[in-house]
Amino acid sequence: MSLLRYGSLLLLLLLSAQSLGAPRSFSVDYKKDCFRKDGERFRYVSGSIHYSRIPRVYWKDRLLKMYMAGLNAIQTYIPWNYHEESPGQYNFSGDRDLEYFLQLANDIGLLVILRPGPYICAEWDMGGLPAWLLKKKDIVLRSSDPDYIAAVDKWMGKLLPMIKPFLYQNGGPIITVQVENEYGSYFVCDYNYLRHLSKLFQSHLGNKVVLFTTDGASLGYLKCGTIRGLYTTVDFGPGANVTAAFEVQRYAEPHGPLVNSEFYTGWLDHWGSPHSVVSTAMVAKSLNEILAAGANVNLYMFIGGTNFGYWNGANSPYGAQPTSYDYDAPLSEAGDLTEKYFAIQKVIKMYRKIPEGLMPPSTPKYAYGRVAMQRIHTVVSALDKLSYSGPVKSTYPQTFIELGQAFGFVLYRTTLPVDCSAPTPLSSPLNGIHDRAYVSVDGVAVGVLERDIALTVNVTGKNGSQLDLLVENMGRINYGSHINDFKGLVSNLTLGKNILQDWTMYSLSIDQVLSQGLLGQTKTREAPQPPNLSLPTFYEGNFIIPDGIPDLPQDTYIKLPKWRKGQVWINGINMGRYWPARGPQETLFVPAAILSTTALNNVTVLELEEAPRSSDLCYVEFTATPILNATVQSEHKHLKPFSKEGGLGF
Ligand code: 6GJ
Repeated sequence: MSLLRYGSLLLLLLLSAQSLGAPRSFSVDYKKDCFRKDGERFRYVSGSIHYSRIPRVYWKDRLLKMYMAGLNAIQTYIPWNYHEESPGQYNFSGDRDLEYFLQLANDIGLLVILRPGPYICAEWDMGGLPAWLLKKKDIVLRSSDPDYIAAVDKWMGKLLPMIKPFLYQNGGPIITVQVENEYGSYFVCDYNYLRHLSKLFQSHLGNKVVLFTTDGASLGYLKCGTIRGLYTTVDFGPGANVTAAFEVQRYAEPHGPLVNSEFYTGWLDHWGSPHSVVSTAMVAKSLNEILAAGANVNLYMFIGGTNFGYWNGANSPYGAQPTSYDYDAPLSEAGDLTEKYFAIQKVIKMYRKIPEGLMPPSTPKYAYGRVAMQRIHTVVSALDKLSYSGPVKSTYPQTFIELGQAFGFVLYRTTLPVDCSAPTPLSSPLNGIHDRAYVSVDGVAVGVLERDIALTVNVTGKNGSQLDLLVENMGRINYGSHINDFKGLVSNLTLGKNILQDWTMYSLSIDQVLSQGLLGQTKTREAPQPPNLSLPTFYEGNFIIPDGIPDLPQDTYIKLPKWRKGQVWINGINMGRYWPARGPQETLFVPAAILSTTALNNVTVLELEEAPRSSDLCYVEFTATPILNATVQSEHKHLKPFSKEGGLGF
């Protein structure tokens, strides 16, 4: 038989075997230095999308846009704290419906690179670890600490059996699964922990799945980030020396596919630092080099999305990330097609066929205009409604976790132990304000204390005057050795030379109260406040979007001109933090899905510092364009732009 006939017969047999349901397979080929999918050589071109940062109704739109860019895979994290907010209380519904997200990817024809942690970093609160782990004060996170391991085993015992049916070999889209996340960057360097996770993942997923690790592209990171049995991959951004970066991977994996698991298309932001942007030309050039090397690549982020609610993380020295996770990614926070998207598509087209067919358009944005806001309650005047559980008393202040609260705000109250006729320093000598405290004496605002930045404020008053501190959790550190980030007053305060004692603490269930529309309005008048500062106060406004207008509601952005800092809810949904007094973000993305044409739309704002005082300026505004790069206000010294090694991080 001629070679040609033999070859075509072999191909026919292979195809028929496949069509007869030969077992699907995905593996590493160490001889040919590639992945193999169903026995065929395979290279993935992937993009990161975090379902936890995009409303469920938009998942398909974003995934289709990623598919139309020429990607054949997506990469996503599973934030543990998003699905288990309290021990044993699991939530996989609505915007947290992971199985639906995986099925959507599969239906669209996108494979999945899954990153279930348990730690994920990701500019997400505590890197995805649930805050309730900190109930054990001295827990060593990301280690063989028995209490940490017990919680991980229980969580993975819930999660991984859900994942197994979605593995590629079981008919699903998941081709590889990452264990932990850049463990080589973490100080503990506990190989037994990585070995435990490796066995745990295999015990639930079987031993056919490709398990891998990801670390920065330097030998220093690989030292603690890799173990035998987990395929080593690296991450690096545009401008890096691609050959040198993959030589680092080759040090750990002399054979097998080259993989960049995080090719940074943009970068993260922090409140008080200029908005990060990364050159499209640089991204396109480096991507071309990576693809030309035959490597597998995941573009981090392909769409960043939004840190709704309180979900943002922070970096150390303390700097919280803002509500927008736009990341200067190819798809904007609102899913819009950008110039970077088409530049990347153009590079991919040199290596892969780009799908033909309809490209989902950028969604229209509607400027609903101004909504007048009325003052309805100070936090203190609503205390009885906001503090379901009532006050807790103790000699010294307790942390959020000790009070059973993970996110948001706690009111700490005591009395002045002495007369302070002259301005007297109220201080946190151990930098224990985590993270901001809005201070008042006898119902008059006196100032703001802030972690790492403002540790003292002068107060005056009488012996017995009421001292209130509303303490705000601005997001837990998600990277480095300080991720066990306790919140609240985490160390004692002093007044002059006295340590303040006899505290009364109120956990505030603000989100629960607002989602049930129970805040109401107070009639009490507050004491006159100093210029430029007020008590933390709720404001409310309503607006109508008439039904019967084609295409409404549409996505929009909410802007709070002349407001300073706070939290905003729309129709009871927590849209995130605003901080125009510091920047760089000045608008928050508002997806159309939360707006109504059949009922009044409600906007509730908790302004922490000072709202516009004149009624003609006391409004919020819905606009059609985002502002993520406003000039950073000089009130605050800038954090150095965050990076791994002191540069701009890539
Ligand atoms: C990754 O390392 C991380 O795996 N990364 C960044 N690094 C910041 C912290 C290390 C210097 S910037 C954005 C990404 C995500 O945080 C990712 O989760």
